[in-house]
Amino acid sequence: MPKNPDKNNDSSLSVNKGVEQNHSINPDSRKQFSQRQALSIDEYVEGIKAGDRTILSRAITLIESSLPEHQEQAQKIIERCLPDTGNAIRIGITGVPGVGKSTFIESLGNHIIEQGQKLAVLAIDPSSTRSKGSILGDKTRMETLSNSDQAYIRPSPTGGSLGGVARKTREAMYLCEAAGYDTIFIETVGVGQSETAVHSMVDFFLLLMLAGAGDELQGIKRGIMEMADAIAINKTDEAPQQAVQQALREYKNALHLYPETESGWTPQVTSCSALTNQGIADIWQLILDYIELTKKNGYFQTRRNQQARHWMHDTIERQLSSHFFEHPAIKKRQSEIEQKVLAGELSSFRAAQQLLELYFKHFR
Ligand SMILES: Nc1nc2c(ncn2[C@@H]2O[C@H](COP(=O)(O)OP(=O)(O)OP(=O)(O)O)[C@@H](O)[C@H]2O)c(=O)[nH]1
Ligand SMILES: [Mg+2]
Repeated sequence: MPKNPDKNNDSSLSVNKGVEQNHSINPDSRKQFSQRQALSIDEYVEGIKAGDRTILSRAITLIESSLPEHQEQAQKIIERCLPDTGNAIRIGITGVPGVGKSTFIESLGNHIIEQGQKLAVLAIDPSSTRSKGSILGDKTRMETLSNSDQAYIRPSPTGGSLGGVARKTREAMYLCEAAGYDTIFIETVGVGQSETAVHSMVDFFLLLMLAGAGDELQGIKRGIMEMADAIAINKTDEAPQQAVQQALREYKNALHLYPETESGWTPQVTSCSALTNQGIADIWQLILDYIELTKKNGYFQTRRNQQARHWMHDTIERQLSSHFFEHPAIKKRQSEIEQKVLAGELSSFRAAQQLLELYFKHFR
């Protein structure tokens, strides 16, 4: 009989030391459960800076929430994270639905993470046309990235105005930067206004196109081509070589017609296959060349400053406008004055003046 120094061995009440049992609650689920409880601002900020993806995602959910208390918390978190932002390369990727943006991001993304970088992929898509299938499709199109610790993929916030969605994406980008992601991709469908919003938050803007379809056919407006720092003709693996060559020539000619860029960079036209990875490494090199050039000539910072100013003005305009339309004095008179405009009794300009006058009276 083993000796138990703590007990009287002769006693029938002697109890052997038991084997320590596993905790009945899985520590992982305990962690998840406790994380679902409210976090303090400090916990959010520390978690984000430590690269905790669950906390990052929860903070982005606060950004996307329309509840005022969530917005309040989100703004505090962003402010605290701001000193750790700005060091990433921000790249916007646009093109018509189906051109291969997500596949391209998977391909270029893998090329980047192989070099040890950390990549965050965000999206701006204010349209409700994007089906659940397309979002699920992204999971398979970005399979390697979705499973990589070096990549963080966040689907587009849904609902709300373009301005609202764009702001949320930009703020999510800041948090990703604070979490240590050094390259940010922002995907947007190139058919509406959203590319202007993306252009105003990225360092480099890439437009994906297809060979053999005119740009009118592809629904790409001239203005979007003008914003592009590079155009890449995708799906070269299935397009006839001759069509690719012709598209390269046409887009180069089209870009030549635009005035010289402020950046000192000549927008490039190239081709690739997101499926076979052909040309992908060259596109990354091209982006690095652009960053190097613009950092050297100062344009990189100039563009970021312009963007910061733009977003400040944008925020003021949006908040003033919603304050105006929510004001009780305006709410009371708006429809009556609108009716007069519709009846031709009052010009739009005079009507606006009257409402503004009414509004400003409250602040004098
Ligand atoms: N052959 C070929 N197919 C490609 C290539 N790139 C993408 N595809 C295919 O094109 C289809 C659309 O690709 P996506 O990457 O989802 O396109 P997208 O532009 O992200 O589409 P949306 O997000 O819906 O706007 C998929 O079936 C891809 O497999 C390519 O380089 N070659
Ligand atoms: Mg996509």
